Formats: sequence, structure tokens, C-alpha cells
Amino acid sequence: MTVQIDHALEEIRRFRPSPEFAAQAVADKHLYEAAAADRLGFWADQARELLQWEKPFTSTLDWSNPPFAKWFDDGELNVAVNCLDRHVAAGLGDRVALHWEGEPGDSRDVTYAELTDEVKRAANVLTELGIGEHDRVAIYLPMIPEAVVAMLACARIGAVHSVVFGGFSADSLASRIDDAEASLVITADGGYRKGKVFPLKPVVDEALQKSEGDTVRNVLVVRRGENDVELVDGRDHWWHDTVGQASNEHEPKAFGAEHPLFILYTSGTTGKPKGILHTSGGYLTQAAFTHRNVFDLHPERDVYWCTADVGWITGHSYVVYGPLANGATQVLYEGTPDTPHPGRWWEIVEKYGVTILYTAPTAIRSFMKLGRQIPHEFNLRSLRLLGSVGEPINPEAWIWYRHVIGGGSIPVVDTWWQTETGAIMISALPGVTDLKPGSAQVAIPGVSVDILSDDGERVDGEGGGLLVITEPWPSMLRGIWGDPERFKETYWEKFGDKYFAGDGARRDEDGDIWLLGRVDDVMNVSGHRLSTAEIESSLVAHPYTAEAAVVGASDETTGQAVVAFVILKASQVSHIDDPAIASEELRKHVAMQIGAIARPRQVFIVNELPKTRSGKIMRRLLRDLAEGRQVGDTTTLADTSVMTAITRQVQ
Ligand code: 6R9
Repeated sequence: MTVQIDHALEEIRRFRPSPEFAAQAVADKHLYEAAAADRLGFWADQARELLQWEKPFTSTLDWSNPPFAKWFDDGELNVAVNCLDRHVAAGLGDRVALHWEGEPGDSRDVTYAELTDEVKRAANVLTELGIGEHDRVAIYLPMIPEAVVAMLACARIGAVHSVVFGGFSADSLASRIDDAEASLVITADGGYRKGKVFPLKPVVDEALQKSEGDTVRNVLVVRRGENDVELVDGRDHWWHDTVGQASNEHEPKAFGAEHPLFILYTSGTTGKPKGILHTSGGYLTQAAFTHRNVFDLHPERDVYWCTADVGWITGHSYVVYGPLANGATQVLYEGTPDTPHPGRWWEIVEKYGVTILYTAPTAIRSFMKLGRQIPHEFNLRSLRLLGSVGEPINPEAWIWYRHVIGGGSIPVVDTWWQTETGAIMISALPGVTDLKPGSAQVAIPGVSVDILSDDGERVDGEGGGLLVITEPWPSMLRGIWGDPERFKETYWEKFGDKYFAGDGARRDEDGDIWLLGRVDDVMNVSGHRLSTAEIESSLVAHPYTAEAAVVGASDETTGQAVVAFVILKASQVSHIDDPAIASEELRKHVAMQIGAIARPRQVFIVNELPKTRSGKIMRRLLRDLAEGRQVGDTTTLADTSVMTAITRQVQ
């Protein structure tokens, strides 16, 4: 397979940082110079500046046994102390750490002093329940402050947390508990979602029945949903009866920098989920560094809001560890963007005066679909920086985000990274970089990436290839839990000493990187390679389109053919008499924008797209449909009925 990804969509807009923003920016271009001059020295400086070490490190990187890296190995620190106690000791105890907002509208502010207190109590309870260093704790909670407390309590005592997203089923929870051999589960009775209480504890009960490992000795239950639950005598305990009653005195211990911090399961392309393992010192260094510099954090005045659930890596690095290590004040929101009304997020931005907002393109496109009048009902003038993560953001969504949400002049940073990378790897630095909608732009200081052909040759110029990371980085995964072979095979076998990310990318003439989607989403049409992301971007640029997903379906004559699924904008639907006319118009539009080779064979107009709970479009299912097969496994969809509806519309 040669990797040559055609691209024809030229995005020519550029946005210079405003002088006012640049004058106050945290980041400056000297970071690149320092990292280029001495990469390891740069990271060592960051680790010393951003974190509090109980025992200073003398070794920065040990890469003597690749791909198993050790960063700051002989140093010792306590991650929870870095996120909590040291801010209180510095006199910041009264600063709000969390502005928590429940979906029904209840809210609670938690200061750094209060959060520290609660984590100490929880740490004492975990110890009483027999949890020690290296023991695994499964966390299955809604977005409530106790989720943050539970994670930090584990970190404080050297236990390893495995957060499982609250939307996962009993089967998924059971297999994750078994794989990690967790001895404690921390959950809630239930949480709020779309105006209703969704039960969690009953799912834990079911999971524990299904679990084959029999490793769980205790379950801690936070009261949130007030739904009926049964507590098993001796095994299950209310959080308020235990943590609520525990002592708030707790002496933290220092752990080695490579002490395991957490496992987070992520799905591979096939097979069972991989337990991605992250450790302490390097992870926290890069999470804190990127959070400060990519989001231009001024902790004394900013109100930061990352909308990700703590069940995903974005929630780990940019809700819990990065922001708290930096002493930030942030919003934590329990619910969905449209409950009880479609302006809920914007209401929250107005209420707390949010200055930095970090979210996903899928959310932005859903808001685009609803139109600008909804955000415009709220005062969003506090916003001064916007971030995007999770998939390529098409230029139209980028521009909409900047204009409609950001008021037209504030920076938008598109951040590329993965569960495996632990922290942001590719992004503009606000105030430094000229912004280019649609491109994630450049590796952050201290990170080295490249684009290679399938046989490992560097791809220069306009061609596309495979994104690799050429040097170890502090927050890199340290392995797949219990499966070192799979770790080597998945990421290191292809290019030897370089990390294979699984994403296609190309570099433009300025050296900026454009992500082209997963390499398994690359299509080959009549010998031409086309990126799904590029065609989607073109479709979304048409005034008819709210959202689009493109797949390569096998085709007798061309190898693969482009098949698109498009949701029309609500404002357009009433003007379009016949969906076939819209389809034809969109096919022509793509052919015009990218070239005849990219003209979709079919454009299906649909009402919804199949998405996972983290908002990623499951193209595999659309490919099944486009190729006339029985639609495959839909269990990881946020809404499993969606495929039935789409199938009906397509036929
Ligand atoms: C943080 C996160 C990782 C995959 C990654 C890539 C896609 C993430 C992106 C992006 C283009 C961006 N991805 N950010 N693609 N531009 N800014 O999402 O982690 O859930 O592990 O997903 O998501 O394909 O390989 P994770």
C-alpha cells in the first residue's frame, strides 16, 4: 500500500494573534527555541517549574528499553498534593476549584480547601477498605464533584483508578473490572441525563454478577439520583456514611515518578478494549504544561470549562489533572447540552463568566444545526479562547465557532492527541501561532512528529501519509494493561522506534499539519486516495449541510466509491421539496470543490448519524449500509435505534 492522500480543498484563511492577546499570552515563541536546543532539558525544566517534587529527579528520560520509557524516574511526588495541598499551602484555599452545575439546575461551588479536605477523607476510607498502592479501583460515576474526589483519592494513596464512562453497559463495565482486577468500585445510585435519572448502582450490581474475576470486595455509593438501590451487607457502603464521617487528616506519601496513576480503556479497531496505562510524573508534567500554554491559562482570573466527561481521556487530562495541577477555576457540568433547553451550555457560560471553552467538533456542528439565534440569546462576551478536540474540525465549523460563539476575534485552538498520548501533541499556541482553520498546525514544543509513507519514507511536500511521533514524550502511554506484546505490536512494530498513531496526515507548504482521519478511513477510488475528512469538510461547507459522514464503499469498477450521509440544516429543510435534488446538488458541489474523482456515488439525506457515546461517528456501520450488508454490532452507539432509522431512510 502506498500512502498518497489527495487533497484539493484549499483553505486559505489565516488569523494573526491580536496584539492585545499576544501581549498577555502565557506562551511565547522562546518555548520552541528552548525545546529545539535541548529537548530533554526543556522537559526537565517544565517538570521542575510546574510540579512540586518531594524528591528531585536527576534522570530525565530512560529509553534504554524501548518502547518502555521512564521519565524523571528517580524523582518522587504525590499527584494529589500537586493538584490540591500545595495550592492551599500557597494561600489559595479559598479559590473555587469547581463550579459544579447539576443538570436539573442545582449547583455547588467547591474551593481548593474543601476539595483537599474531601480527598483526604476519601483517601482514609479507601485505606480502611483495604485499598493499597497499586490496587485498582473502578470508578463509574456521573459528572459530579465526587468523581474528581474519587480519582484524586486513588492518586493520593498510590492506587490505580480505572474510570468507566457512566454510559457504558453492565457487560462493558464487567469486562473492564475483570481485565484490571479491580477490588473496589466507586459509583452513585444514579445521575441526571436528558431530564431523567439514569441508574448506575443497579448496573454495577449486574456487572458484578457477570464479572468472572470475583475481585471486587467493596462498592462505595454516592447518593445523587435518589433512585432506589439495594446495598449488599458488608460489601456496599454509602459515600456519605463513610467519606462523610471520616477524618480529614491524611499524611500523603511520595511515590516514584513512574508509579502507575490510571488505566483508561479505549477501543481499538477490532477486538477487546485496550487498557491504556499512564504513570505519574511525566503525565502530570505534560498535562499541566499543555493546559497552561495551549489554553493560555491565567489561573487567577480565568474560568475554564472543558465539556468532556471524566470517563474519557480529555476528562482525565483537561478536567482533572491539568487544570487542578495549575490551580485553575473550572466549570463541571453534569448533563447534556440541550437539557432542559437548547441554550443550556450558553446559559452556563453566561452564569459563570466562562473565559476558556474546550469542546468537540461534533458538539459545535450540532449547535450549527440549531442556528445562531440560540447562543445569541446569552451573553458570551466573557469567552476569550476556544478549543477543539476529538476529530478534525472542518473549516466551516471552526469559523462558526470563532464567530458565533467567540464573537469573531478570539483564538480557536484545534488540539490533536489521543488516549495513548495522554496530553495534547499538536496544536497552535495562542498568541504565538497564526491560526489556520481546519489544521491542527504544529507539534507543541518538546514533541517531535513526522509524516511517513507506508514503507517508512518521509513524505515531503503535498502528499499525505501516516502520522508518527519520533521521540518519546513525557505523557506517553507506558503500555497496555497486562499485554506488553499488544502494546509493541499496535504502536511500535510498523516503524520500529517510532510511535504509529493510526492517523493520516499531510503537511502544507507552511509546515502546518492537517489531520486526515484514521488511516482506516482512507478511501481508494480508482487508484486515488481520498480522505473521508476532506470530503466531509467539503459537504459541510455547503449551505444545505448541517452534518456529514463519508465512507468508502467497495465498488466493482472503481475499487471504492464515496458514499455520503448528510443531515440537512433545519433552516433549509422547508425550502427543499425533493431530497433527491439536494443529493444531486451536494454531489456536484463536492465534484466542484475537490474534483470529479471525489464526487460521491451516493448522497443519502438522513436525520441522524450513528455516534458513539464520546461523539465519534461510527463509519463502520455506515459502510455496512452502503455496501448492502447486514449492519454490524451497534452496542457502542449512544443511541442504538439510530441505525434502524437511517436504514429506513436509505431504502
Ligand atoms: C483526545 C481524544 C483519538 C483519535 C485520534 C484522531 C482523533 C483527536 C483530533 C483528532 C483530528 C483533532 N482526533 N483529536 N483528529 N483533529 N484535533 O480524542 O482521544 O478518544 O483516544 O481519540 O481521535 O483520530 O487518533 P481518543
